[in-house]
Amino acid sequence: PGSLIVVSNRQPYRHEYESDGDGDDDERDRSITVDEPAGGLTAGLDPVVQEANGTWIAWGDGDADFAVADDDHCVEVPPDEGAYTLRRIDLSEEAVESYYYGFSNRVLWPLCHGFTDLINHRSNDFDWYRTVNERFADAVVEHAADDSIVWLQDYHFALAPRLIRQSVPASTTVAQFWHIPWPSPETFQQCPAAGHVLEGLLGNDLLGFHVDWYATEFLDCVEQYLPSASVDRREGTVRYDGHTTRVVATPMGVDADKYDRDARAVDRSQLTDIRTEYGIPDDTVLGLGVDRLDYAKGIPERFAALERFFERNPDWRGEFTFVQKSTPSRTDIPTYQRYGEHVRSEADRINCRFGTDDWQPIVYTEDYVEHEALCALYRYADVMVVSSLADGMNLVAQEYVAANVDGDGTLLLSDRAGAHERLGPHALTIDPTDADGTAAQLERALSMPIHERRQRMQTLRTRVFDHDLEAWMDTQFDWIRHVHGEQSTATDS
Ligand code: GDG
Repeated sequence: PGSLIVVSNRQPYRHEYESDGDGDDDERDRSITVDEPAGGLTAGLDPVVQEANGTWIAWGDGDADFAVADDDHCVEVPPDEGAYTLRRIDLSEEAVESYYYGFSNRVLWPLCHGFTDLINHRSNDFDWYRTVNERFADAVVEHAADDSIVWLQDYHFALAPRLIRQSVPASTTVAQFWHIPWPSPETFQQCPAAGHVLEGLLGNDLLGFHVDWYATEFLDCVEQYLPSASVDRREGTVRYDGHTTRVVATPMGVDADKYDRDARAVDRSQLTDIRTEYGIPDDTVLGLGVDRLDYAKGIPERFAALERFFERNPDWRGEFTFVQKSTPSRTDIPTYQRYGEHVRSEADRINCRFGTDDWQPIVYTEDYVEHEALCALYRYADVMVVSSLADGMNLVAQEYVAANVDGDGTLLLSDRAGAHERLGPHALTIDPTDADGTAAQLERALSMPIHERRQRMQTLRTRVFDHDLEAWMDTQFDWIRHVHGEQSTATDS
């Protein structure tokens, strides 16, 4: 296959240009800093796009005025190597408010995670979502040629695939990975413009989800809301409007070697520094939660379970500390502001109830934790709790396992996270809404014999290493080549 074009909302490199302040704003007076790729997917995809000398199209945020290198809004990245073209789509504030904070995160995000009462559909949001999808699609079409592979990421681009498919050569492959869950038909009923969303996605030649269950629900929705589509469940294909989309489940992994290596490079003194910084007594057993501050992650439910745990186990007071690292996210949306306030006040309340002068049950922080410190927490946390109410996959659970190099940690994992499909039987399963049950699993983790902990962690590690980010990427490209081959055959005949 030919050139590779990746489309994502977030850009892989962010340039910051600072003027020296003398007012003439001369190019030579500016200092340029470039943020390195952040996040598992960006870090994993970047070398692939580099190797392919491809194109990456993304929203160029904030400093778009400065960050544009030429009229096409294109820069060559990485900065000193120029391996591929990063094309930035400059969006107005109004566009961002409606496309990103609006239809993407006030409608599709709560809908797909089953929080239908949090759907807040404002007039104009969908129109802007369509406009932005059109702009991205136009940009893709400019770069696409015979045999190109277009790979779109996530729910910000539900409409673009159909627009792209209509305007690129038949030999171009259009693929998308949907990183969040897909809802049941009953829930999907609440999607404004439901038909457009489904039709848009069926412009893809390949559509990937993390687990079978989301793929099945997607097919259920297609059957129910697009009666003229023909669904072949055995093949996992949908034929609609003269075009075939293959729907697959390809669960994403993490860069396990990197977490393993970076965790081995830290030592206990880094943990001691963290304990000192946050006032965690030296000898307490550590629990850990790491999440974006998002209502789908079930943080108050986790706290409720901790409260039950300390009620039921007074002996553990002063002996067990739970570190909750929350990363503020989408704070322009009132639901997220309220959620943050609720989470913080619950942590305070529980700390007031059980805390003493020298011990707090929950150490709550929204500080950004550097990768190295995160690896130290993952390595030395005795118990990791992932209590999502809904979660496409959850990379944190896998990162913990990869970084738990001493092999004696325990993972409590919600059965509602995609990651449970892979790790479920060997982690301790929790129903995040059942505070008593989760408290009981925490008790079990804290009293589990060392050989059982090691055995479970060993199996978890095998699973995480066998299905790492590289394996996921290979599977994606195998599927892309497969549908590309099918398309070529169809075009030839
Ligand atoms: C979406 C889906 C799916 C967080 N705080 C810090 C930090 N992080 C990093 C973690 C992890 C990432 O953020 C979070 O990834 P998750 O997968 O857990 O969650 P979402 O952000 O909701 O991701 C999810 C994913 O897409 C991929 O498809 O798994 O279901 O919702 O990598 O390490 N990293 C550092 N400091 C922090 O303070 N260094």
